[in-house]
Amino acid sequence: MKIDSVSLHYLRMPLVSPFETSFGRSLERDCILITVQSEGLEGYGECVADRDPGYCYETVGTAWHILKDYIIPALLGQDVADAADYQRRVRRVRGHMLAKAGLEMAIWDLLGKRQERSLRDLLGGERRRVEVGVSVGLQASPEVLVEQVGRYIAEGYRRIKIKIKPGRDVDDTTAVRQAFPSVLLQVDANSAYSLETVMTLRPLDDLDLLLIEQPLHEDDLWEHHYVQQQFRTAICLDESIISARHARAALEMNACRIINIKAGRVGGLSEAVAIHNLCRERRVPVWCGGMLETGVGRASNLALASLPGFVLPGDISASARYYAEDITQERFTLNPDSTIDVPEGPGLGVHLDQAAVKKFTLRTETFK
Ligand code: OSB
Ligand code: MG
Repeated sequence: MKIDSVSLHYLRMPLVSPFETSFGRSLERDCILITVQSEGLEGYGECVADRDPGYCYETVGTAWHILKDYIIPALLGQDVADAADYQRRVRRVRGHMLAKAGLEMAIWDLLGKRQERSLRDLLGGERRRVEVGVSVGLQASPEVLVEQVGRYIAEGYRRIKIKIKPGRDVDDTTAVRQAFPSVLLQVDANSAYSLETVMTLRPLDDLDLLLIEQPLHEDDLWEHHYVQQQFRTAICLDESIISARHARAALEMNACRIINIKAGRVGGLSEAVAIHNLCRERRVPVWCGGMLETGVGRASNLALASLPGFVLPGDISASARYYAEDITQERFTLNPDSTIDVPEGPGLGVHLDQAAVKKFTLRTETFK
């Protein structure tokens, strides 16, 4: 596939409600929409870097720089065969996984459009719909949290994840568990604890949680091994797993029993599939994480989560949980059984709503 041109669009979209985690609170979500022109076709990618380096070190600004000055120049005018070929061409860029993954997504979309095959088929996905849950941000109080969770359960979500941070952990989680004794429940700390403070979470071990996500430092594997030894509940790693190599190390040192897979965090869908394959061989459950994606990234997550090893519900909620207006013509809705349909069309299977893209774009740059 000859790469004729690439455009970057800096998007800022209002969220339907503020999203607060241990690293900050957002009322809007920034990202980069990447469009790639190749031999008369257009591929879409979403780079999930945010405005601030709260989740990881990358931001829209760093990703724009890496894409513009390194990744795009390595591709323009070149004949890129597939995702593996793309990864070889950008191998000399160290790190910057979110930047690399955004462009890889557009390569997959082009590949699917050329071959008239869905991304699900290209990746080896098997399901037509995937089980999903909802990630609930920190709320004003445990009472407000219980009300919010109740609304999501009434909408049909059967798996709830709540964000925690020091001082807003055991009481919040206990309140939700008491109000909803049988709901599938898990918590996410986004690296807010240290080995010194993590034992304050000990009471969570009696709340029948599916997992405790990323309690310690975003670059740590080994200290999570001590935490997993102290808890009956499975530790799940998100931030710390940036490659299949890290996943293998984490499993070999018993740093976790479950892995959250996000294509963005690991440099692309191809590495995400590699982690899935590794975990499946070892019978380690995985699930698909989310980064508040637009319809473009959401379509990609649904295709990934259709692979057989994704045995736990993903953080892939309906479009309406995030955005009143999205940039794709397609909107994703929740089925009554807490699933979302995987797109069937070629590539990602979504189409941009150009008026919405224009409305949310702060800046565009095209490279030929
Ligand atoms: O840690 O899983 C996370 C959103 C932004 C950054 C990090 C995370 C999240 C979420 C939201 O939990 C998941 C979603 O997209 O619904
Ligand atoms: Mg997480």
